Amino acid sequence: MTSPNSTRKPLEKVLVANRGEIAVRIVRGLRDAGIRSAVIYSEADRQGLPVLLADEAFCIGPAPSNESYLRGEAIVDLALSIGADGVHPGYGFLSENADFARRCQAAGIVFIGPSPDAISKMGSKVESRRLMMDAGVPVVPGGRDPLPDLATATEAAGQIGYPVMLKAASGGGGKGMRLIRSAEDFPGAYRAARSEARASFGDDDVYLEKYIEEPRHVEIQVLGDHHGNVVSLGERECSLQRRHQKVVEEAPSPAVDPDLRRRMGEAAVQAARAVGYTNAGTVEFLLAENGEFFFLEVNTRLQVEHPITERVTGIDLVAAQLSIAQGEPLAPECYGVEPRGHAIELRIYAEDPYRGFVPSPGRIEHLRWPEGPGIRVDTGVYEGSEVTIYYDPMLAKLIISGADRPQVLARMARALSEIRIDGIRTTIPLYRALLEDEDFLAGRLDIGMLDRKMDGGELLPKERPEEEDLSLIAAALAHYEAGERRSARPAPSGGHRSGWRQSGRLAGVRGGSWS
Ligand code: MV4
Repeated sequence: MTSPNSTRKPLEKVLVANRGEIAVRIVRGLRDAGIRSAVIYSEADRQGLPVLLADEAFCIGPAPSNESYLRGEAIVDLALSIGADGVHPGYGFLSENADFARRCQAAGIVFIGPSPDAISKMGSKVESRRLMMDAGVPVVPGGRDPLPDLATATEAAGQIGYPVMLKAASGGGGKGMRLIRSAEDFPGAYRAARSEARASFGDDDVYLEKYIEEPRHVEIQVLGDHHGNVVSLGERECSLQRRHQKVVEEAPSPAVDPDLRRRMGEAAVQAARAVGYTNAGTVEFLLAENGEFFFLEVNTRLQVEHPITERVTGIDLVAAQLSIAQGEPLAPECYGVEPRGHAIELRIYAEDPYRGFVPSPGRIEHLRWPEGPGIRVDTGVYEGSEVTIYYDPMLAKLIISGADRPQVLARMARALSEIRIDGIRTTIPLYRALLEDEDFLAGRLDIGMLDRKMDGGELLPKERPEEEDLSLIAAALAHYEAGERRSARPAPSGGHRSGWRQSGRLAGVRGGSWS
């Protein structure tokens, strides 16, 4: 099989076109592989961890993404000028931008991801759906083509049978979607979906699917090399989402047995083959209550939740991406992979779960990550970091692994008892609450569960407990005192108060004592 990277060519220097925890993860992977790393950073990220850890760092512009991390042309020019032979886009930003991948290719730089053609095919939801239907991959029952007018659409909806879902042809991630439960609601929904699609994507094509009630979101990690090999590395369960934002993921899925895993894996490999997929990718499925599964879309990037697959397969996905990009065939350990043990990822966001998850920017006054058996923390921040409003509010991923789900849940409780983040609000209270939720503990999840429980006030009290308010006040006071000490006199030698001791004092505050 011939594709641009089927001849082996080692990478010497890779430019990481991203920020935060994923830039750190990729820089580490590059170091492990003996490849030099360079990162771009915006003026707001000058003090970030990627800048500290990479071999080289280059300021690409001011804080707003479209003046920095989204400047595709400037990033390719930079790569050329610093002698980088590869670009890793991470997730978000330019990672699923076919034009950017094409621009890299045209400049003779390896884009560490699939081909521009695969990216653009998977970017169109109708086109990917059509390709999957033709390849024999199960898709949600529904139409094959965009619906040109109301009459055609109404007729199609009647044939599929209510409830139905209207989706934007150029959509994804939930935008421009409309659920219609009965024929009388259809005309209004059709017009609304079209105008929303036009406003969001500059394309008002919409198509129809049967609505699947309370499914799970289960996705399959795949790898494809430049020699025609494609493998499945098993599934991730991603049903715990809040308004289309993933919150908790786990592998393996509590709902997937070996037979279903084999069938979903085969479907995912078929899907990847249908587009000549190379590098790491994820095939998303809806898994219905009755065990039927349906193709949803392909994410043509390394995903946020990739570490849980790393934990249960033992495969380093960034190492695999680099090896594939250098024209190497998939390593023998990528074949016939069965998950071993269990892993859960908690996304820690700088958001206030007691106030509708509003972003909570500010300075991280005290920070203590959990450690010990089965714990991995991927983050781009450290104590003293300033969390801004410019980017995604995810601070860190806490990845917990163990022999089985009960052990991972016990370790999750332990990790959450050790963790300490003061100065900003985070979603950690939600994770503590999940450990008391019977459905979560039993692995009974579906895509609507978190929103239902949050709206019903079932998981968190509507009001923040008083002790959590005290801890924020205490952090502010400690910061103020530290500033006083700094300006008054140098810290006495040997009398330095570590963040750990500070947080020990604050732990007392949480218990209600000011001593
Ligand atoms: C669906 C669906 C139910 N039935 N399609 C949401 C994001 C987009 N990629 C597809 N989505 C859905 N499509 C049919 N026919 C339910 C969702 C959905 C969802 C899917 C995955 C993860 C979370 C979700 C939350 C709400 C709705």
